[in-house]
Amino acid sequence: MIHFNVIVFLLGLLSPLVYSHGCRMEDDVCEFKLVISYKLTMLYNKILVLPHNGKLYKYDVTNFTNAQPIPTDKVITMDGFSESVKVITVNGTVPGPTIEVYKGQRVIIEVENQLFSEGTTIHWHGLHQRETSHMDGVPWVTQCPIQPGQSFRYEFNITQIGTYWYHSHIGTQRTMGVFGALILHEKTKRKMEEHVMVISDYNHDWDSDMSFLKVGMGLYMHKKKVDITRSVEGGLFSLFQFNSGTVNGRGRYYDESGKHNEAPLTVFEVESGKEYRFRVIAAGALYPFEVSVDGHQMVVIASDGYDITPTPVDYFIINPGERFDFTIHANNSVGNYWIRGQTLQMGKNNTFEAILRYKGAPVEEPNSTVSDCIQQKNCTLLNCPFLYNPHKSDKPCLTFGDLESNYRDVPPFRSGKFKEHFLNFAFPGEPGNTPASINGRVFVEPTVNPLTQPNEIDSPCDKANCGVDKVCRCTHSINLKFGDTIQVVMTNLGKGKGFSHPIHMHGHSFYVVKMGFPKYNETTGRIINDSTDIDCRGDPKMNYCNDAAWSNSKWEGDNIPGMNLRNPPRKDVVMVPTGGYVVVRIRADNPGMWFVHCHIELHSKEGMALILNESFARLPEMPDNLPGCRSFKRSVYNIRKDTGKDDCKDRNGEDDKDDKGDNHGVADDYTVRVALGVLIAVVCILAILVVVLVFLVIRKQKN
Ligand SMILES: [Cu+2]
Repeated sequence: MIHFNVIVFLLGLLSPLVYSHGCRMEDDVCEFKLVISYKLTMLYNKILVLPHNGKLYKYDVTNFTNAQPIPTDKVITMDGFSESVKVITVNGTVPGPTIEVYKGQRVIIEVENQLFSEGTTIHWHGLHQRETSHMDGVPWVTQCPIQPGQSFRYEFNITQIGTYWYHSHIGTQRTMGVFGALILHEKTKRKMEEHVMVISDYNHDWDSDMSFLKVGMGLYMHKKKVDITRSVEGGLFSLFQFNSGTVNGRGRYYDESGKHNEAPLTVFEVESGKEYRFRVIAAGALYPFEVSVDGHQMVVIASDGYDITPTPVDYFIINPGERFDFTIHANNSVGNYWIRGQTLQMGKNNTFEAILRYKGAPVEEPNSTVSDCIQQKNCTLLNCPFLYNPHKSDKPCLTFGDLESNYRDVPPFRSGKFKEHFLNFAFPGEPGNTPASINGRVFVEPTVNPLTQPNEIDSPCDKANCGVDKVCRCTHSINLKFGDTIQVVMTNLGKGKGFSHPIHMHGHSFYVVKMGFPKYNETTGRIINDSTDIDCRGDPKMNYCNDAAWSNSKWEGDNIPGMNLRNPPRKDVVMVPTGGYVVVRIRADNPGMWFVHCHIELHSKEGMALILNESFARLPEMPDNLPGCRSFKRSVYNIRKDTGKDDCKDRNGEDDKDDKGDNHGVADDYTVRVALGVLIAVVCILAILVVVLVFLVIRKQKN
């Protein structure tokens, strides 16, 4: 039975900030429509609104006591900045509607691109897309972009449960607002009520393209060069300027004096005595957030859609792309409490705030305080990109690799069916040329869809330009053989280290079997030495780390000290700490083209990405009318004279010119070449005759 969500969608059109986009448990197929379009912040029916005391008012209101506030849910506020700023929305909102569906359902989502000047694609982050690699939504990896004015129908089965999300995978559209929650439920009664928190960093001065240009080309503010910020261990952040953090599209801007603009915040309502599940999704461009709830103990129960052994924490750190699910008991006194997030930058107070409000509490801002960890107790921090944070705890941070799960099916070492890859996520190179890369290969997007047009990829990584001590630009891919156990050692070492990278793998949820950290000064938390477990090899003076290996040659297969092969946690984004590494395992049982990349948008865009070409011969059947794409770079200008019928690429990506006799452009070229050949032959014969004639004349004269 098909349940088309017409009513929900029409409601969505009438009221642009209706968030939930649901599907009934009994439906077999669920259809949705997502419209991608530009919008401006802080406007209500074309009237500019301004924030005051957590509410919105018409721009010219001066007497707030008697004025009627504007309904907040009808306005895209972001951080309440007082001038309208361009955002890209899904169905008119940031974030887009939360899509909630059930395991076992088939989902059909039509995406319509109403942008003026950009193509788009939507990626369903964390979904394995088994049998449907072509629905993964990565431009020039699994599909050609959806052009302005065009639509694309995504269609796939829901085979997982948990907290996922969707976002644009093209350019910088994600951080312009094209993201939303995708919650996959079991078809059973929920254990507790739930809240979804989609968090993001935000800059109201520049759009994401401009931010990235400034990071890349030089950032000056108030005629001063801006310096890069650092986290406690000395890890670098970015020049990406943080104005505000938002939760479900709402935050507030703090000016330089530390005063905020009173913009409305997201409120999560709870009832005293009940337990709640919070699903936190990090959609931002770059900054990790250290998340806490005043007056309440969080218990982390899942990450990236996979359960972990429930772990009580005071803070957890969430990086772009990651999800953490936690529960809290509403067991404090009825009131308002801050939900806080703080970036890890030292010397900066870059935060987000949301409100936890008990039913019956006054509608006012919390005055709760964050727990002073060192004074009151040693806090438990989870998922730091380092081991020690002396400002929060005397204890080392709980790493993701310290967590356990109930998954007992880690792909094992099997002789002849085991492949290990070392991938270094870093910025190697010489001064002035240190682009983001993996093993020194800067990812170049193909001009075609590799799934359907594999023979047309014209930017492969060649042996001459790429290598141990080189940096090259090409369409980097790794072939995986069906059925193999794949162990990937994600490193962040050598000359190009410095930033920690949240690495995301499409098509799989890997098992995190080991994490390796550098050596720290336990008092200051600063890095002393990189991990010595890995040998970067290559020229030590270059130190690119493009061809790493274990330092100890006896470490191979399952024989690596400290690996958890019994009950490791699963995930699809993992933070690879600067100076360290993460070992993950997958089973190559999902044929497709799967993108692997840093989830910091700028790093990925710059080239920290590659394609896992998994079991190409076993790719699933694909619709034969998937749109194709290609570039116009050929040296020969062919004029097509055929009728244009059947001009799409076929399943194997074979080019039209192989259909002999059917392509008149190629035939014309052939005729010209034959004529040229005949002309050259005639000239040669004439030349020989002249030489012979001259020879005979000379000989006759001598006689
Ligand atoms: Cu990165």
